[in-house]
Amino acid sequence: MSPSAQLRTGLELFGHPFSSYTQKVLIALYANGTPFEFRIVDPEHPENFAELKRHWPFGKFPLLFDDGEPLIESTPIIEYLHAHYPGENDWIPAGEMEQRVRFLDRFFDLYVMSPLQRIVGDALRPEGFRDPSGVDSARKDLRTAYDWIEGQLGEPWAIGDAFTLADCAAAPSLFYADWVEPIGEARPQLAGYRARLLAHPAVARCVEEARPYRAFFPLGAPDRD
Ligand SMILES: N[C@@H](CCC(=O)N[C@@H](CS)C(=O)NCC(=O)O)C(=O)O
Repeated sequence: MSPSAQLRTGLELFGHPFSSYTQKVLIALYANGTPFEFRIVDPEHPENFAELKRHWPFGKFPLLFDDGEPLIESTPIIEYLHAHYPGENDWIPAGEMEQRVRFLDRFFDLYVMSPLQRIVGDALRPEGFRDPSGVDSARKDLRTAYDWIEGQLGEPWAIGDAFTLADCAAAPSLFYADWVEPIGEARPQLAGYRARLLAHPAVARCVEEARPYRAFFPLGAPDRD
């Protein structure tokens, strides 16, 4: 047991409302009505960042504590919630769809969220330290991802009727990716899926809670969504 474990009870999520990976976990918590306390990682709360870094020196969020025990990385966090805090939504349905859910979760993290982070990260660099060819290549990866997933998606959710881990990953990644590289009308299935995700109550709540931070989006947030 870690030193702080005896002092704390229940679930505590460290993250930021505007962070896509924080939203991925928030969607799972909100959709199942799982009670937790939110600990914002921002300049006004340096103690939260210090605590995060004590447990995960990379300083990346989200990080979930359960009775003081840390869980790291969005997918293992949702796997943990699935195992220990079951609810209305079955995040990783057992049986033939399990592999598909796990694969789509990897797809949205690695092939949508990662190029998106490369593009946004580049925009945060000072002039003279940017990498336009890296950004071009990330945009190309996003278009490849969009084209590949078009025709692969279930309805209404990624694998069909069940709202799963794959949708928790898809919602924030597609939400922001469309801002930097529009999905467009040529991919109607993907555009429709993104619209259904944004209408899901747990996703809509995350979008609203993140709205006050849109001015910080380095590429400029579009006047929609
Ligand atoms: N693979 C990690 C990614 C976490 C991640 O990249 N988080 C971003 C916020 S969306 C972050 O912590 N950025 C701050 C930083 O890199 O310093 C996960 O699934 O949780």
